[in-house]
Amino acid sequence: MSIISTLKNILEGHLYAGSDPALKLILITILICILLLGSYMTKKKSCGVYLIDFACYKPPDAQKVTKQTCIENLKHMGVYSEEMMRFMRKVLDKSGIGDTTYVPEVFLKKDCDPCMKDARREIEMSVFGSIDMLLAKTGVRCEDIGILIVNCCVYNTMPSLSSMIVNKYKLRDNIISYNVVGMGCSAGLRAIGLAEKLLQVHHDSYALVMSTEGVTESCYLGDVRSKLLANGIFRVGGAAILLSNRPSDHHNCKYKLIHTVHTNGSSSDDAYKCIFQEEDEAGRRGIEITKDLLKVESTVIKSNVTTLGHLTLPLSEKLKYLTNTIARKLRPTANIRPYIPNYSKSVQLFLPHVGGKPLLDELQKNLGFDDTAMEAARMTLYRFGNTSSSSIWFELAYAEAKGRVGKGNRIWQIAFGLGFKCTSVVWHAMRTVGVDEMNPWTSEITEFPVDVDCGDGPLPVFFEPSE
Ligand SMILES: *[C@@H]1O[C@H](CO)[C@@H](O)[C@H](O)[C@H]1NC(C)=O
Ligand SMILES: *[C@@H]1O[C@H](CO)[C@@H](O)[C@H](O)[C@H]1NC(C)=O
Ligand SMILES: CC(=O)N[C@H]1CO[C@H](CO)[C@@H](O)[C@@H]1O
Ligand SMILES: CC(=O)N[C@H]1CO[C@H](CO)[C@@H](O)[C@@H]1O
Repeated sequence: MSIISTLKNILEGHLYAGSDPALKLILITILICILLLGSYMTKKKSCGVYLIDFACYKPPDAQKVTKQTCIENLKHMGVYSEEMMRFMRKVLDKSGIGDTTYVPEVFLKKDCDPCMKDARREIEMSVFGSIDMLLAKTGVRCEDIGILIVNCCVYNTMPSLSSMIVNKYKLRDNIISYNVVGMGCSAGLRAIGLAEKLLQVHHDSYALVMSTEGVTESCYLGDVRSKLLANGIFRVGGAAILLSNRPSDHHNCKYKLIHTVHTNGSSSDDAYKCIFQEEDEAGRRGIEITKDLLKVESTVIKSNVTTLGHLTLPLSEKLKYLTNTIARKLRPTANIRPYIPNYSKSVQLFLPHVGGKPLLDELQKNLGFDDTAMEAARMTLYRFGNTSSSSIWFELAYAEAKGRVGKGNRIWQIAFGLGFKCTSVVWHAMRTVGVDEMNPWTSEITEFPVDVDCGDGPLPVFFEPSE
């Protein structure tokens, strides 16, 4: 600003002095150029949102369980009938989950009776574990963090999780903090979208996004099948992500945010009710997952993906899609198959929320991705289970550990969950990402991919009505 005002003084001096008109013209042109450049630079500064780094929480080995132990622990609780146990086993066998996922400490005790203290302990471990690692990785100072967003669906307490973090790390007094609850697996990417909006108006800031889930409190102790599903596949996990819009971070970040697309399906009753927390007839609280889920999900995801396709697909793919659509309209009887645009032409990595195996199969079929593209999601489901909103970060860590992130690659994360909501985020890799000791996969990456055999047969045994 001071350069501009000095220049203005000189200019005005000349103008009033009534000097050479050619000189006046030159000076005015220079002034206009500087103003344009200035406004261009401030505009550019406020637009870029960079991801400096992220950290995924890997719980202690003592919390690792096999599917068998999982079933036995549930049996020990003594609240489920034999038939329910058989159902749980079937769900686990078909879920695509392996024998190395993590459950909260309290579930490993003999007489497990989870209380608030256990739920808090679970959350503190994953939240502080992720943030400690992120601070160590990035070297960012706590007092430089200006924005904090925490998302956790089930666990909600007072004071909020965001206060818990501010208190533990003594973050600054004027921090802008939000606590997102009850928004399911897509909330992590919603939080990224919210951080993006905030960073557009708060210049020169760091934003910390913490995505986690409380498993302890989502445990259902009744005998309604559609509520029991939740017990089977939720697992402990968390991820902390550091975003920045500081121009100096342009050179030391991993990714740049290029698109966020949010879709809200909650105005439809089916979508609103498809995952629902309520009490059963005996008054035991649980999360009901209805058979509408797969249908609702494909509708909402489809509309989100269509929007994203418009934003990212190359012209050639759009033209193919258009000609196919017209051909199908003109000759409805000819049974022409709908054209699935080749998304691999616009993104190199596809990282969908893990959900469960049936959901991943459905996505792969509808979007036409090959097995390599789906590998990160399937391996994350196998190794860590459904960790809700943090799962997409375990997938990105998988791709990094495999050396699959090259400079200039585009990465598509898509998460969906209750509400029903869906969010897509596209990142641009600013550099080729190398091996990193704090990546949760580093020590075991050579063992992957593994063959996940779930047997054939109908997929969702999930939604059979209870007898
Ligand atoms: C999709 O595009 C990618 C990259 O251009 C290419 O390698 C792949 O073979 C294409 N897939 C299909 C089914 O055409
Ligand atoms: C995955 O877990 C989250 C919560 O942890 C849950 O809301 C969601 O329904 C799960 N996904 C599936 C497919 O069950
Ligand atoms: C289509 C639509 O209404 N999208 C909105 C969904 O909600 C997010 C915020 O969570 C908005 O940013 C979207 O515009
Ligand atoms: C931000 C954005 O483009 N959101 C789109 C997501 O998909 C819905 C359809 O459900 C569009 O209406 C939104 O505009």
